[in-house]
Amino acid sequence: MSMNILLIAPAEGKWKRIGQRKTFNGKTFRFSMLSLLSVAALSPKNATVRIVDEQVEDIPDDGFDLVGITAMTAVAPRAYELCALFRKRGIPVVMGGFHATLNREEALRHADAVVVGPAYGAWQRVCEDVQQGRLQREYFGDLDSAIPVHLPRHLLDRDRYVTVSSTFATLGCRNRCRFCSIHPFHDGKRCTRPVAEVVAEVAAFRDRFFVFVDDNLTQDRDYAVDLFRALAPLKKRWVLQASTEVKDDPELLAAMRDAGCLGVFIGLETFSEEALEQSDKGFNRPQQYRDAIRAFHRHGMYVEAGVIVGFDADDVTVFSNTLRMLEWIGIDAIQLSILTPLPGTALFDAVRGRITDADWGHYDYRHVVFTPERMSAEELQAGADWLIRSFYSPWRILRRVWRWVTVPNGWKHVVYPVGLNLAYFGRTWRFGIGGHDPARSPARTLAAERLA
Ligand code: B12
Ligand code: SF4
Repeated sequence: MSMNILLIAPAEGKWKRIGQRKTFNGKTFRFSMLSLLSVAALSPKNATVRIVDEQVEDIPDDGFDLVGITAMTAVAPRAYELCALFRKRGIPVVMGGFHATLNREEALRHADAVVVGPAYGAWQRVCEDVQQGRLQREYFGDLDSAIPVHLPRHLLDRDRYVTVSSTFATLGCRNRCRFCSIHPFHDGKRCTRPVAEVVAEVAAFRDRFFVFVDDNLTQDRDYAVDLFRALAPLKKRWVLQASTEVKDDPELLAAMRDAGCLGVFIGLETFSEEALEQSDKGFNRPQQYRDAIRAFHRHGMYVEAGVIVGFDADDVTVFSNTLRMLEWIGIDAIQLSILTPLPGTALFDAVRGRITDADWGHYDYRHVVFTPERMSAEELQAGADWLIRSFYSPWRILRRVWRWVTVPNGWKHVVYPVGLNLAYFGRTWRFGIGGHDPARSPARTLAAERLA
């Protein structure tokens, strides 16, 4: 018997259908639907699968035998609304992804079943059980099960994404930064896909540009060098997340450059050694940031940094200090976050007594949800807003563009960092760091049960 499966990536408020706009449509930041593409690839061969990204289109009506919903914490409230909607129609709903995995009991109060961890080895059983009318409550995936090589990317409207060609070579990370969900999600495990498999997948991409979503691809250094060397003949262009340690490895840097790496995202997080120590991220060395960025620049790669404010070590001076240091190290773009205790992380347990906002919808790195130690919540929110608007002020963007076009060979690489700055500029000036979203419903108290 064939099945009709609907897979949903929820969105709400200002993000709903944002992808349909002609301008300011958030396209630059929409580059991975790997969660649902992977689930689609694991579905039975004779099933009809539809993927609906609420940033792009509305939820369709009935006619489905099974609904699967993915959710990061920030969209959990919307995911739960959708669970209620489909369950009322008698359609079984299964949740998966980071929030459901790390908040299993809560998710099970809204969905019929939860897939814990990766979908590999689990979603196939879900589909079989739905067909047999014996759906269980929990399914456990694992990284040792086969990972599909080719994903059904035709299920996405490619015009609505900066690229539908994203992939990963590794999953998981051996570090344990206290604010990060990766370690708890994978239970400390890490897997690397065979180099030949990744190369075959990349070779089949229609686009020249693609994105590696790995959290720490270069953590297995020799594997990374082998992979990059094998990718070089494909002459693709790509970006990835890396760490500052790469700067001391000329062989690895050269392999990245020769394989077409245009830029890297690095979790610098902060210039405060105290904050890094508090976060178990002491392996980041602020005094080496400038050299690291120079090393990437020398190899023709731009650097976007993940920056976080709101650590217990931070007071109100953090905003101007961070801006000054970011300029000094010569960073090309930043993604600014307010420190957020995501449920399931060590940070959540450490600050739970100070949590003031129980709406998971605000756990989007743009809102202050717990009382900081050395400043007020209002000072943190306003300071983060000031920092992001200052970094992406037209004047500072122009200065950065000038820097790229004047360094040797810089003009060759100017397109991507300029595009990224303009995308952040649009988002920042429309929304600031947190932004006012009149379309969102009033704060819901979903986290209250967890905090009780
Ligand atoms: C790409 C990415 C994004 C992209 C694109 C996401 C998209 N939908 O297009 C963008 C930039 C938009 C983004 C935004 C955010 N992200 Co993000 N993102 C990622 C990243 C790097 C890769 C995701 C990915 O493609 N993974 C590969 C796929 C194959 O793995 P997967 O998603 O885990 O899916 C597997 C399983 O989880 C499971 N599964 C997932 N969904 C479902 C559903 C069903 C039904 C089933 C059965 C199984 C299942 O099966 C899949 C295959 O095994 C992850 C880190 C990571 N490595 O996953 C962070 C990550 C998911 N993001 C995170 C966060 C916090 C955010 C932001 C809040 C803030 C920020 N600064 O980025 C915003 C929130 C946006 C929002 N409002 O929802 C956190 C989530 C933590 C949490 N508990 O929610 C992560 C884990 C990063 C981290 N280190 O903490 N993100
Ligand atoms: S923040 Fe980066 S280095 Fe730290 S645990 Fe998460 S993925 Fe690993």
